[in-house]
Amino acid sequence: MKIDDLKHAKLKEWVQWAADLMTPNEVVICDGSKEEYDSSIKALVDAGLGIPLKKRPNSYLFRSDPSDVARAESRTFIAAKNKDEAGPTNNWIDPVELKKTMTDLYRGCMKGRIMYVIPFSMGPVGSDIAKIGVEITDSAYVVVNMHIMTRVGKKVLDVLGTDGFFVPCIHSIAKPLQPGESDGGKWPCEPDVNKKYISHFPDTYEIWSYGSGYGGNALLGKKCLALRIASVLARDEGWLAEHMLILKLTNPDGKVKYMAGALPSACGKTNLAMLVPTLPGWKVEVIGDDIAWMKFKNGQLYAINPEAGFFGVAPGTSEQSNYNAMQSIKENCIFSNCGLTDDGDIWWEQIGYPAPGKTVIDWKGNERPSPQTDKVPKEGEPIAHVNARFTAPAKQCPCIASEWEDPAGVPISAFLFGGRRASTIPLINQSKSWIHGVFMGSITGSEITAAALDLKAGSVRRDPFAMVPFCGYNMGDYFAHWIKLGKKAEAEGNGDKLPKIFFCNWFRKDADGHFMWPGFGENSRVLSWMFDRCDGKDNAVETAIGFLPKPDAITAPEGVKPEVMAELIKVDTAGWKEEISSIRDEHYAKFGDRLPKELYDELDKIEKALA
Ligand code: O2Y
Ligand code: MN
Repeated sequence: MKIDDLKHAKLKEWVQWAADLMTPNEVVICDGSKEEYDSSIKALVDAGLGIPLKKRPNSYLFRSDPSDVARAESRTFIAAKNKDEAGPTNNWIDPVELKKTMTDLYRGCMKGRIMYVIPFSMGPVGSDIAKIGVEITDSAYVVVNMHIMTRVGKKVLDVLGTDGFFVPCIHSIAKPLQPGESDGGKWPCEPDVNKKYISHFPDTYEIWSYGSGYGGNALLGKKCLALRIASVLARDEGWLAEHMLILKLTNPDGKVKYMAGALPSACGKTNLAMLVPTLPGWKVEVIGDDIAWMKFKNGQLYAINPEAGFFGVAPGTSEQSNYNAMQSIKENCIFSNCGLTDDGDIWWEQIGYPAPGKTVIDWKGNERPSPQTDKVPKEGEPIAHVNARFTAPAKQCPCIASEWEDPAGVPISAFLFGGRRASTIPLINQSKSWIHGVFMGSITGSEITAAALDLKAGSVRRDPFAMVPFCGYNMGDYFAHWIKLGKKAEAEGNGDKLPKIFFCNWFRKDADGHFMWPGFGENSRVLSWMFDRCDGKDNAVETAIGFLPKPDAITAPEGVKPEVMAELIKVDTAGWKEEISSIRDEHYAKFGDRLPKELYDELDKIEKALA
């Protein structure tokens, strides 16, 4: 297919403009076929960038440049029309100035390379909740990852028709090639972090990315479209685009409920989405592990997973921590920045076994003696980068729910927020109302373990709704959007159909610094309590901070003493009083007059109830 064959006039004009600006050798409109995937992989292997893995059929390892290993938060911009619209949690640059800077950078940036045009659907093709994006990129690594993470190709162009809406996404690795030059097996990108740009234009729903080829900076369907731009679309159109897993929970009677959960990074979100319950008779299946798009239909909130794959953190993933993820990555996967063993397999810290063989090649390509343990080394560099990733087709997950691609979505009964908190926050707490639940989402955060930048160890890094890096507009307005949707549902007589809202904390520690709750599969005990709450079961007590489990409502896992269980579900009045001050003075104050009054009212209510 050629540019001239594109039937959508605006798309055709935009692709031609990009080709004229970036002057690639060739333009390829991606069709999403297996042949296209295979030939792109072959080109990457031939270029010395992809390494076939002997132990995993049709799977490849990539090593990125050390400057290009994670989301570049300091170079991520929300170029709203003014700074206030971007809000205090986002980097802002004037959109006119940013477009000028980036247009100059884009000029000739694809010389000597192929410009790929990837039409993709976030969500099942044709779903009324899905959206279409088109990514222009000069990276074949992006093409193959987008094949796994989204639905790509002609079927998307068919739905787009001649005038459908799409989000234009431009991406360049910023490494033009001179005649006869090749990448020479070296990951191409702009190595100077200060020259990378991950830019979002919320007023025109556009994404422009330059200089990075890794993860969320380059696979623009994920964080850029499905969260930052989608959050703006959701605000404008009255729906929710959230950084949430979606799970299906079935009780021993075969009754099903769907829950969506937002946890900041390093809280085990993917593990929770694919949990293997320890509670007999209960079943957890996954719909999505990272992002949920939700729309009200007849007063009920329905969710889809806009993605088609998992882009999971590799280190720490093992058969013990996430059995289902390990089964999902046996074949047809892309691995980035993992170790490579003698026998041609990937390896990472906490994979569950020491690296086999005498040597292993680390993520930088250096041969190292095989570690005799899979523990994170106390000193020196790990074998796999801490943000090493696997890209795996979601359909390969043994616990994928059969309805995960239902275009209508699944009805959501509960929202779960949570963070990593050593004290104060109970194991599980149910909000008293929708607005109280929005309050819970707004105070989400994790304690930081080491002193970092402006925060002292032990203080809480707030990450409201786990959306701080991903909200495409002022977060004060984002809270207001949540409140508005709840009020609308209530005004329409659908208040009882709103999802119940919960807050969890798997990470309480005792005076000796030991975790009080075992987590992982044992979290099914908490999920079952939430399930029963959604069913109206009288298994909670009302307290100043919310509904907490009645003393025996959650049976203790083996090894958790009754007094520990009691501690996990009680109100820590002194701790909460400090929490209230910290929320008011350090957290909410940042949002100035954009913070909805309703949230201060919730804070006052809890403070009064604790007095
Ligand atoms: O490092 C990256 O670019 C990816 S970040 C990511 C990937 C998958 C799921 N979640 C995240 C995240 O940062 O929340
Ligand atoms: Mn995420």
